[in-house]
Amino acid sequence: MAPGAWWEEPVHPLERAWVVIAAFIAVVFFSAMMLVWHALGQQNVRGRAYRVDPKAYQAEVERFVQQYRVGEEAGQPVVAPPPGSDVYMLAQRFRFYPILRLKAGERYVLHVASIDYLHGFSITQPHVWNLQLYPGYEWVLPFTPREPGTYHMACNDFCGVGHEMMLGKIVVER
Ligand SMILES: [Cu+2]
Repeated sequence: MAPGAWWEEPVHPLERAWVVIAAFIAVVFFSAMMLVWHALGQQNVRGRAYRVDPKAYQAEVERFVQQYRVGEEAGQPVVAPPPGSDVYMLAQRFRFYPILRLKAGERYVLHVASIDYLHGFSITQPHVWNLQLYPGYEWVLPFTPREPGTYHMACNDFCGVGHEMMLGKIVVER
């Protein structure tokens, strides 16, 4: 062995063992992420996106609001659609419209779309969603709210001077 050249010393068996164990753990967790968490994790979007004409979508949301409107809050209509129905939310600079009032334990199908620019739709309750709302596309997301509460979604894609004010609300009642 060349004197002083540490890189020519043989690797210690324990170090070799730890490299193998660490590599094994990395492969196991990587596979788990890809397969197990994909199947069981709540981080995945379970829904589809369809092309939609923004004007047509806006008209559909307006019909929905008129049909199930139960009140108003800070200038925003509060809408309580029947359990099992399709519910609509519209994103535009700088608001989410309308406020939804839903029943816990009932299944709904949420439609959400932007009618002007790119917005984000980020919320962790009553369901984990972190979506990009690309104008011209409508997300269709079946879900069942479980926990009663008042939940807020934020736009997390910068969309202009009022971006930080762009918040929306879903109320889940027992
Ligand atoms: Cu926005």
